[in-house]
Amino acid sequence: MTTLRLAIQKSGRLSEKSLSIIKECGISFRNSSKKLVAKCDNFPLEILYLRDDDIPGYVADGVADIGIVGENVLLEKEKQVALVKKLGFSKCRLSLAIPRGQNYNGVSDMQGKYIATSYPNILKAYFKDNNVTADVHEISGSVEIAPGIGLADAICDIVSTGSTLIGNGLKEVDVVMRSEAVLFSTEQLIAEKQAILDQLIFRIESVNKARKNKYIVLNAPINSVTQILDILPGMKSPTVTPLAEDDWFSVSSVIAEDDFWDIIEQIKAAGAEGILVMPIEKMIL
Ligand code: PRT
Ligand code: ZN
Repeated sequence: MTTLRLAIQKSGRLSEKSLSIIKECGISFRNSSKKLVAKCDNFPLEILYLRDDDIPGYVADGVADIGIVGENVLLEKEKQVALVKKLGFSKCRLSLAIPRGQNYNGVSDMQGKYIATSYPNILKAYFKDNNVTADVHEISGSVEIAPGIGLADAICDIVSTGSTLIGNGLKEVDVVMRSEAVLFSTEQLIAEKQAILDQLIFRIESVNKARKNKYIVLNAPINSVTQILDILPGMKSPTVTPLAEDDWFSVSSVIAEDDFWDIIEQIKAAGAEGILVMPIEKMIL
């Protein structure tokens, strides 16, 4: 039987969330990242645990069919692969940073400067786009200490909260790229594997949609129902059922997390009572 091979980070910032996506899709496997490969029990998927830097290359070579890494790593490795889907976690940015006391007037300030980074390809492309010629040097770890020890004028590194930069006397001055975890695949998957991937994407999308929505149930007197129905969206339209008590109804619907408090306040003002809000596990539309 055909099996799709997914490569994820063995241990690091992406590992836990990558695994939980698979679990939330209802796919079960023995969670042992000590092994190199894990076979899933109820879905034709095999999980390969690797260093994130190696994943784009393995997917490009067809050792794995699909992979999950940060967009920053995918871009840096410059491999021939196809982006399938942004996954919305591990959001960060790749930024230029300089010593706190220095001024910055724009990327042209980097002209002729010595810059340390673990992302030389992305940075060189950025400078090229901006007509800047700088001395880009690759270093693999602790990039943020380079200016302090006189090893570089500036750095280009991943920033999330910004506290690492502050702790090293640096300030973020330019965002080179924004990044998040992405699912990507070999350029040409055989039809059987593409079908498994499509199934996986469908499940991931159902889980993501569910996460962005809430199920809401409330009680309302007859004279409030019309007004409440105008406020509530619902997948098709809200469900209205009569309660045992005369002239009272139960209304249920699905609302988006983003509009949540707005809608709650409006329906309360319209006369809704006993409002229950529940998480949704999956949403199949
Ligand atoms: O061992 P392996 O090679 O597999 O892992 P790794 O050490 O190369 O990667 P890992 O686990 O550190 O990060 C994996 C991915 O997570 C990165 O490629 C990014 O896409 C994403 N990510 C999200 C981050 C961060 N946030 C992050 N904060 N990657 C690194 N950092 C580091 C950054 O390098 C800097 O040292 O955290 C520091 C900055 O954080 P703040 O919060 O102080 O700004
Ligand atoms: Zn790495």
